[in-house]
This record gives sequence, structure tokens and C-alpha cells, in this order.
Amino acid sequence: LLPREPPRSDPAQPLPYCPERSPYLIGPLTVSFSRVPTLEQIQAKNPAVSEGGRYQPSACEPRSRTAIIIPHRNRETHLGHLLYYLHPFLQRQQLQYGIYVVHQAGNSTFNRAKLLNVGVKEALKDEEWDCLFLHDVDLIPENDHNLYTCDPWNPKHVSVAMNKFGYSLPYPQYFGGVSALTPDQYMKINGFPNEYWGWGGEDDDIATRVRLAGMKIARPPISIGHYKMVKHKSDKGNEENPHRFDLLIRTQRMWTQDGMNSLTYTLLAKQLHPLYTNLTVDIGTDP
Ligand code: UDH
Ligand code: NGS
Repeated sequence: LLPREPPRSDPAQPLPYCPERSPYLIGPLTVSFSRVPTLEQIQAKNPAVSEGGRYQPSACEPRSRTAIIIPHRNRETHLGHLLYYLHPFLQRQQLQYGIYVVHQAGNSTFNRAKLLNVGVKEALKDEEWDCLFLHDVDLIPENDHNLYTCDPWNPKHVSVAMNKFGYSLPYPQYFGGVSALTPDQYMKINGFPNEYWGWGGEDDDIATRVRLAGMKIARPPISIGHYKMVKHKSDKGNEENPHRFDLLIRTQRMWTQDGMNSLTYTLLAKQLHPLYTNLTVDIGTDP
């Protein structure tokens, strides 16, 4: 448990940096989905989290300001599980953070990568985040040595060892699940593609963008990047994208034209919930 930190004595005095290694880290964690926590229960366990799902350590200057961006539609149970584990996890890492849930309005085909672009654009209006964590809702980190900070040089693929893949990478270029980029790295790859509607391929497109922009994929050690997935059936409105292989052939030609520089959407609502900021967005429909 995180001990209560003393209140800041003199707000004008600069705080010392938080230690390089947080003293609150535990290592491997036990993650179970047998009970679905209510938002009220999660709130009660996280009294230091403020409106919009924001936190900053009170006794030291955090080494990273990290925005967690979660693409979402119709996965409330998964969101409960993730918030339950993620809030204490991030506080133990002594980070300043904010959690954004980007909710796709309407029933048209789901578009994970475009929702993440929207989340980045909106989050950067709030704060000069050092690090953007693009995070599937159903993946729970199982080791808090897996720091939610960015690699200064290269985009980081973080969910390297998921239980559903036997705690190993399914293939060397896999970039799905959870990834972390600095805002600079994100802009350098022109963000994520907007044109992948439905399941599959958008993460492979992102991996290719990283290479085409002259960077490499950074990764935490397999022993630390453990994630447990909440089991679920495939979603209505996120069927396999039949065009994904055609799109992937064109990444090299398209990546500079399709991304943050071509992103259009309508923000329908921005609500500061106690545990997260909810962005409801109209991203259009599958052409
Ligand atoms: N998501 C939603 N709602 C949806 C669909 C996706 O919130 O209806 C979000 C959610 O954050 C999820 C992420 O998008 O974690 C990725 O969704 P996904 O369906 O691509 O991946 P997931 O691992 O499921 O959740 C894999 C389903 C396997 C389909 C197999 C097709 N061959
Ligand atoms: C690849 C998909 C990726 C996907 C990965 C894991 O085949 O988008 O499988 O999928 N690429 C293409 O379809 C081109 S999973 O086992 O999680 O359903 O992330």
C-alpha cells in the first residue's frame, strides 16, 4: 500500500526529483477478474486521484508526465478491471499521469488507430505530456517494474508478453496492445493510420511507420512486460477488416499522407469523471 505522503510545505519551493527507482514497487502482481469492481470502490481506494483521472506525487517531482489513452466502445467491464489495477500501479511508479478514455460514438465500424490519434490530439491540449501510452482496455500489466515511461530514442512496444500468446511475442514486428511514444516520436511517424476500419493490421502499419521514419522498436524485457488479457468474444462492429492486407501494401506510400496531418473528427463531449477523462467522438464511418 502507498503510504500517505506529507502535504507540500511550501508550494514555491521546487521539489526534488522522485528517486530513479520508486521505493513503492512490488514486482510481479496477482491479477484476477473474478469480481468486477465498481467505480465507487476504485475511487475509495484511490483518494489522491483527482477529477479526470489525474494524479501527481505530492512529495517529489515526477520523472515522467504520462497520458494513458484507451480506445473504447462497449467494454465497461474491462474498463473497470483496468482502472482498478492501473491507478495504484501508476501511483506506485511515482508518475504524474492522466487517463483518457476515447469513446467511439455511434455503431459504425470500430477504428482503434483513429481513436488513438484523437486521444493524443486532445490530451496534448491539456498538458505537455512527456509520454503517450496507447493502451487496449483489456490488457492488465502484471509487473510494476514495467515503467509507464517512454524510451527517449525509439517508440516502445510494451505488451511484449501477453498470457494469450504464452507470455512471448507472437511475431517479431508485433506492435499491438500497449505501446508508448513521446509526442515527438508520435509526430515523427505522422501518428497512427486513420483508414483501418475494423479488426487487424493497424498495429502492423504502425510498426512499419516506425521503421520508415528511421527509428527502431524499443521493448521492455519479456520477464517484465507481462500482461493478462480479460477474456472476451469478438465485438459487434469490429469484424476483420477485409482491406487490411491491401492497406498494408501501401503503408510506404501512404504514411506521410494518412495520420495526424489528415485527422478529422468531431468531439461530441469531454467529461471529467472521477477516475478518467471521457472523450466521446464522432470519427465518421467506414467508406
Ligand atoms: N475496442 C473496444 N470496443 C470494441 C472493439 C475494440 O473498446 O468494440 C478497443 C479495446 O480497447 C480493445 C482494443 O480496441 O482492447 C483492440 O480491440 P481488438 O478487438 O482488436 O483486440 P482484442 O485483443 O480482441 O480486444 C481480439 C479479438 C480477436 C479477433 C480475432 C479475429 N481473427
Ligand atoms: C495479426 C494482425 C494484427 C494482430 C495480431 C494479433 O495477424 O493486427 O495478428 O492478433 N495483423 C493482420 O491481420 C494483418 S490477435 O491474436 O491478438 O487477435 O494484432
